[in-house]
Amino acid sequence: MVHLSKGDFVWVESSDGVPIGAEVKLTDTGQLQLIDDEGKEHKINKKTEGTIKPMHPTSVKGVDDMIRLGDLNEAGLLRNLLVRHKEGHIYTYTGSILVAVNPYQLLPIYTTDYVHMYTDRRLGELPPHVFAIADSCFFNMRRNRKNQCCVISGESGAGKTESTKLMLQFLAAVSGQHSWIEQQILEANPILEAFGNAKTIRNDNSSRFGKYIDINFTPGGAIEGARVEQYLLEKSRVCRQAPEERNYHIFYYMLMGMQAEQKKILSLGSAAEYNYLTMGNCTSCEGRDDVTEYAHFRSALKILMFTENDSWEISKLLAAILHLGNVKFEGTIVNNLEACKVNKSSHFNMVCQLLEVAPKQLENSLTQRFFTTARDSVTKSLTSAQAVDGRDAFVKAIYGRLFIWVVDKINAAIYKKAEGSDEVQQSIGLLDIFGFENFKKNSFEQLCINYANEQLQQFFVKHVFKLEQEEYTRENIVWKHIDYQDNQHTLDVLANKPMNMLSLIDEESNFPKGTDTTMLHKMNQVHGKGGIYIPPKNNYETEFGIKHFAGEVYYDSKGFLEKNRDTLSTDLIELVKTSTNKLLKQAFQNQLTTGTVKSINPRMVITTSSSLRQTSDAKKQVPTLTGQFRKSLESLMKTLTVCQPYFIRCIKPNDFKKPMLFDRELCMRQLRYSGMMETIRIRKAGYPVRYTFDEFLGRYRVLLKTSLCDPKKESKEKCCESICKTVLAKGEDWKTGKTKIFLKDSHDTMLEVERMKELNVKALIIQKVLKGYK
Ligand code: AOV
Ligand code: MG
Repeated sequence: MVHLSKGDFVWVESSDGVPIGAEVKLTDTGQLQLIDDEGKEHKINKKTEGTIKPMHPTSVKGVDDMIRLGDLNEAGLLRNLLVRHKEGHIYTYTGSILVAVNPYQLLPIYTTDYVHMYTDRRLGELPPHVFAIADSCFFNMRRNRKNQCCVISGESGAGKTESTKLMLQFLAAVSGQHSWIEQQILEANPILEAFGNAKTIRNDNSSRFGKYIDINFTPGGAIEGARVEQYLLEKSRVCRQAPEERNYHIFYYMLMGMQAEQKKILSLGSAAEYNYLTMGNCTSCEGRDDVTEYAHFRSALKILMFTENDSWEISKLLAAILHLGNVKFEGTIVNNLEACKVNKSSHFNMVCQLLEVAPKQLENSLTQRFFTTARDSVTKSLTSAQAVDGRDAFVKAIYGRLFIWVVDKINAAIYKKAEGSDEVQQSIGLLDIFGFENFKKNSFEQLCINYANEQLQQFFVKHVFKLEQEEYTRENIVWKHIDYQDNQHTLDVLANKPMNMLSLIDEESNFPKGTDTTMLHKMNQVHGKGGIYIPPKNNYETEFGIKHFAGEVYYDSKGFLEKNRDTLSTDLIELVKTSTNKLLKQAFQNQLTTGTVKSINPRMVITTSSSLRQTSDAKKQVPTLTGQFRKSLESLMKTLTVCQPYFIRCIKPNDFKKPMLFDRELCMRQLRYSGMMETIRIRKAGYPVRYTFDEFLGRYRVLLKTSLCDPKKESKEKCCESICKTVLAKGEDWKTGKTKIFLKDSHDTMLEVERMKELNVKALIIQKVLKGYK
């Protein structure tokens, strides 16, 4: 039994299974009582006595680097974030890994003063901050002459995009030019977010695409340019939104912010009038002023070199999409077969006008499918349901292409290739993707998003656990293996091993007779017993599950193949060819240059991504959505692998987007699946900073006391050791391996600080000497 007195802190049992902190207080009558972190009272009696545990002093107020926690268990980790969150300290280190808890309120810690404060300071010198990570990236890029990347992860709404923007803000500031290019890079964001972000029930500004921003620097450390890589925009949102969700911001911005005359020309009204904007029964978003955002968006366009005309042409396409969504079809019977016709309306007329196509052509391509057989050409009528699907596919293709066009245009403004010089550009890459999602209803899009998050988790696991421990073995460092949750197996089932889930989905997509049901059957057959894939309960169910690293998610297989095929009929492609709308044609350029397509088979269609999908010809593999996405993710992983990585783990403290509310269970779940506990263990025991003896001496030779170790006589190894012995206090835990010296994050900081001091002293001496000569 722990002896309790007023003011003590202890751990007590909690209903959620993880002990909670509690303070010993006195009641009015002078009795001892225990009040836990959530204000609940715990009885002190015979039954509970044994479960009360003393709290380590480090857990009382919390520590800013979790490897210093005395109570190294889940309770300690959780409370540390909790007490810091309560005090408004949202950032906490685990070595050089930053944990960021979303504050859901504007904190006064991102001002220019803070930028200055964190500029050129070593990690750990100041309280944890996202600016410190940015500064460290910048410093290491120049010191180690190695490209850096920062991988920002966390579930939807955890704060990835905000962290990315803060990193950019810092880098733009320290690059120090205050020039046009920096402003352009910063202003690319509002444009990307207008087109690629939307309100979901998880996040009012949810990224519906992934992005990797690579920022290039001159050898002097000034920003030279940047490049944005985009990944898999969720196109279905343009036509459909779940309850309480919105379409992409840009539509609401435009309808709220555009001048009345312009709206009149485009025949636009208010959001409530458009089918595509009202599926979620939600047209406004609390705390988001669409009028102001539109003004910001417009000024950003100018900064990124979009002309007035570009901007107008974009508005025309967006308006055309909205009008298309209101076009109705009426079922008819022609020659005993179901058919349909367009209900002529002002919306239909506007679409023709905006897309610059002939009404008859538009009507035909929306209601019929034209194809040629070996002998003759045939026109097949579509039912009104098919026509609606075709129209939606067209809209998705327009929006998806427009998005890519916009990203290309942004890159044209900000990407500067090092012109013909031998100067090696250095770069810092920031990865901000769509976070892990689990809704009531999940579909193909969520599978892609969650697959990307599995990939990122694996990158983290590989870096923090696998490569690290392999290196200790290789370098003969005495080391006790630390266990961790590896999601490699899930990734293998999803995308790597033969007949993996994604390839089965692809195979069915390329198979003319494939349906969502046949796909589900195959998955059941191949993966039903593997433990990762959870088959539907019975033959009627269409939902299957996957055990992801971040939890089980159930996906409805309905619509998977259609979405993966991502097809657009040749009739609509032909329609675009007849259009005189330059932007529309530019956006579809890839398709239009593939030449005239003569269909041989009604199933032969065109992917909206590239050339031909020839379903009748099995030999020709055509890129599906997952196919392309996998490829681009693999190439991303390759890029990341050659960089020195930093990690920011964003944590979402509650599901209500509220400040000062810390949901223990929700946070614990995120800390568990992100492997935070094991991360602290390995960072505490391990040596994340390492240099070859040459590298080390190259940088810290100034710290060598030649009286203790003569570099002419002693080996490089001995010299390195001698420096560590003098600079790092006695008893500090660093190691010498076969070819490298192994250090803690804090040692890196100490060495850098000492090196600066030493160099300053030398500079001072030189100055004095020079003065003496005068
Ligand atoms: P996400 O990028 O991780 O989700 P965001 O970065 O968009 O999440 O953050 C969600 C919201 O949390 C923001 O709109 C802010 O209101 C708030 N927030 C996050 N970080 C901060 C901060 N440092 N200071 C103040 N408010 C913050 V997703 O993109 O949905 O996966 O696809
Ligand atoms: Mg985001």
